[in-house]
Amino acid sequence: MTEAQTEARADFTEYRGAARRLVEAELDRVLPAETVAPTKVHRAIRWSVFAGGKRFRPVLLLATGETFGATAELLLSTACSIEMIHTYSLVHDDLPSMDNDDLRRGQTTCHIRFDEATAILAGDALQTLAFQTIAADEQLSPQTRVRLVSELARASGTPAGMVAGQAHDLDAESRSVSGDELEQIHRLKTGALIIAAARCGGIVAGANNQQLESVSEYASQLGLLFQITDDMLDVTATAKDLGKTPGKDARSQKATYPGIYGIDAAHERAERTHERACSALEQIDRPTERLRAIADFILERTA
Ligand code: GRG
Repeated sequence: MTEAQTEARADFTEYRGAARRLVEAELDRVLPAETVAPTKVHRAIRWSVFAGGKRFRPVLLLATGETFGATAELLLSTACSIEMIHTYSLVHDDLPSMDNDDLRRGQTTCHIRFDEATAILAGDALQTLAFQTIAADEQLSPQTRVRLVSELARASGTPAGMVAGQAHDLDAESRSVSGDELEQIHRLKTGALIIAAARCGGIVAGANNQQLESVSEYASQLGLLFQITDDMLDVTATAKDLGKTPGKDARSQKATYPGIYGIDAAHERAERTHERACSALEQIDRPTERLRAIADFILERTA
């Protein structure tokens, strides 16, 4: 590794830590207090949001928005909104009727710690709070708020977002899935929200359509990279590293990159996807070192 790369990496580690602290303090401010009725739902929301988590999507949103000149302050409520939607999806994904998991972010899943009905409500509430948070942000023009709400709704819902991806994924369980179908599932289930995170950062900062196209291409590759490394970690990492149950994909006969291509080819695919993400950054007429550091981080992540 060159000296410049080592420096960029140390800089990103510091940036990521600061961005996470900022997002967590703002989430604490905007989420209903545990003492406010209905207290059980609010405790469940806070249990799930503050259990941990890498805060990858809000960090990506902040870094993209800052690349195009916005301040963290201007980007913060949108960054929190994306984390709320992501956390809602994890709470619902863990439910018995979906992935039926008992460990998430290193602690007991929401429906086990509380109960199933409360977990469903906590997820529902996180989703609506996400949109409410953007709608109420008076730093942003009404047009920008509508644009952000529309981006996030599209990426979270169906037919082009996370709900569609989850539905295809459930449908594909226990049957053989081609590499192309696997990629399409992940583009919707994981990729759409990651693309939305980057685009929303750009939108808040006033990036033009051409810049947003390049941001989308970068984030689309980043989303795939995230999923390939997620699948590889499911095979190679421990529950302690992951904060969730490893080996579940194989046990539930889920289609995964190592499952379809083998671990070495999956690794090569991750390298190629990382290169494509970095190539997309070359089209952006801004200093993109931080976005590059995010791609490096995803390629090398261990959790
Ligand atoms: C229930 C509508 C609905 C959708 C669920 C996100 C999702 C769709 C399912 C999660 C299942 C899963 C493990 C997907 C792989 C990629 C992924 C989204 C991992 C979790 O995201 P991280 O690693 O989690 O960013 P943290 O806890 O760090 O925030």
